[in-house]
Amino acid sequence: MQQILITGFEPFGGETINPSWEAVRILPDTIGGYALRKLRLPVSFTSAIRELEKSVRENSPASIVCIGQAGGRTAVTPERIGINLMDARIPDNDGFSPVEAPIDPNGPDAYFSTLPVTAIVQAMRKAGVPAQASLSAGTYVCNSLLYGTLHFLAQNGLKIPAGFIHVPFLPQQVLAKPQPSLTLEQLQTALTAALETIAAALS
Ligand code: PCA
Repeated sequence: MQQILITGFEPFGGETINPSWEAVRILPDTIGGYALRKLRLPVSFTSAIRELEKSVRENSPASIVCIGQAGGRTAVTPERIGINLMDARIPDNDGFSPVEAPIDPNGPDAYFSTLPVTAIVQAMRKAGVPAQASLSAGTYVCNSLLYGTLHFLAQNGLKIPAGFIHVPFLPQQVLAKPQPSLTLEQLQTALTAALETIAAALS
């Protein structure tokens, strides 16, 4: 059975959980005729993309979907663009804190997600979860992973649909700092709808 690679991140920024991995780890093993290969990535500008590239080389997935936490957002937000910029507000989990630096000085300014973003947003809404396309994945590790993935695929001539989806905090993360959140069940529903849409577009 062909695979879809789906990644989440470890916690960062003083949090003890990351909703992206909490949601990824409870997904079923298969969706829409594809086996889900789940990978938990470090919040590291250098290691996250290396681990993703290794998995892609070893497993040749049919599609790549990366998930990350975007604290403060009110909806599940598929990203449209990865930009060639690192600008860290807080150090990554390796203590690396780039300021206004390119990811690859020789790379293009940006790449567009090659996932069907509009269809994914519509499917998430139909499943009852607030969703919206996003025009910026930020300038931290998530944007670097999105840009790095699309750059890696372009440089290797791999036509694998790939992209990124940001998810809000979980309720237990905002008890002492009231902010928007969605439940784990909502995240699971949204990601399932996204993966069904991606699987349908592949076949
Ligand atoms: N969110 C961060 C990095 C890891 C994560 O889950 C980001 O949005 O860059």
